[in-house]
Amino acid sequence: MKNNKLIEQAYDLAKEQYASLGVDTDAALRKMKEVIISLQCWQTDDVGGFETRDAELAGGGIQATGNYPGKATSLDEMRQDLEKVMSLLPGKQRLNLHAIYGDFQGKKIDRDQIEIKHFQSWVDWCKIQGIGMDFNATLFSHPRAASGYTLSSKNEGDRAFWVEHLKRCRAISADIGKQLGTPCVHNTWIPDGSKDTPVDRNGHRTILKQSLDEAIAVKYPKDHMKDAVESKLFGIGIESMTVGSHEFYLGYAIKNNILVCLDNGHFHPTEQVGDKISSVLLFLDEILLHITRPVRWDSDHVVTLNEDVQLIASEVIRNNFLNRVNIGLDFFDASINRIGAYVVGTRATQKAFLYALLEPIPLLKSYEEAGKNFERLALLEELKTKLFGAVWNYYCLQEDVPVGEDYITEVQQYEKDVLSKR
Ligand code: RNT
Ligand code: ZN
Repeated sequence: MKNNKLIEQAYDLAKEQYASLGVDTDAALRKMKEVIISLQCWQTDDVGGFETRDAELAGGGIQATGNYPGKATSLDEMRQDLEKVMSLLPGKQRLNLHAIYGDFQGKKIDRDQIEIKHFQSWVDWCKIQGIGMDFNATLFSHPRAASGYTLSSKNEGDRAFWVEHLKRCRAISADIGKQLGTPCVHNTWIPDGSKDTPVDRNGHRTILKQSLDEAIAVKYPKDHMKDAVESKLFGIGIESMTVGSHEFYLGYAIKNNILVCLDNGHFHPTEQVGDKISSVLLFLDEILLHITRPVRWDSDHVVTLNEDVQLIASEVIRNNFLNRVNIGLDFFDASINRIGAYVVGTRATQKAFLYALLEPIPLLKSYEEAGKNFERLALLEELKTKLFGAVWNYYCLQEDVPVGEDYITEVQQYEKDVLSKR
């Protein structure tokens, strides 16, 4: 057990240290209430889902690596895991659900047949948890995705099937948002692309545009659901062309006034998503973030507190964009304890936002505007070794969740009591 008195004393010191730079740590902690992170349900079971299938399906764009024991194999196990995760996190979260996680009751419900009733038990669970919910059409891991094309398919049967799936997912999202009283962000990502150099790039992109136009033709109130579209640079097996590129979706989102989803694993390794936020928000009302850790490629490692994530958080805070940025996580590591993966990755993201809220923004800006670039650099560097950890620990104490590394033993205990018995 941590010594609460020491945590409070350390916080008092930190508070003084930050105050000397004009930063109010209490105000920063209050602001953390607005940093609501949407938890990707798919880390519980390596993006498997609960569909009833005739056979195990291969292919279709998503791959989790690792075989650590204890993954969730049912809705109940998944909910139990998510409840454990949330009990170890400060602040409030949301649930981010994929369409393959419906409550199908053992029936074979294909993706062009799903309805709100298959997700009602999730909505009810969210009500009990007091959290909002986001939703995703699942356009991979399905025989109709096996060709490598879904919404941009030249096979009219396949294309129409996926348009129907997307329409239904949007309707489900609007119902979810209406029931929960907080808009449901619906994200569309497709795995479409070509392994080898294609000739007809334009053909597939034209079809994708047409499919999206059909799928989003029905409009829903913004306080029920919001549409987002997610681009990607490349994937395994689609190295030569991704139909849904960044240019495609940025253009589509601007033209249709919907959200673009920026996943920081979906760009060239030296590109920074943090740098993109101030550009896209000049032309879009809102965006969705998929925060992840790409190691050499879109590997979806657990988020850590690194410079890329820090720049994303700092750009949101420096520009007061919290109410225009929907924050989601997108990692799925099957090689470590999955509950631990969530806690480490979500806490790392939360730390990045708290760190950003503790930046002396007016002082840094005044240096910059006066051309004092040495001073700006020095202060940014010094901030890295301020008593940030003391503020973070105090935040966890205030929120009544394990402080510092104390959550490690809790995750170990859960593994012993629950995960190891699956
Ligand atoms: C895939 C995209 C997409 C998925 C989830 C499961 O590269 O990042 O967001 O990870 O929809
Ligand atoms: Zn993503």
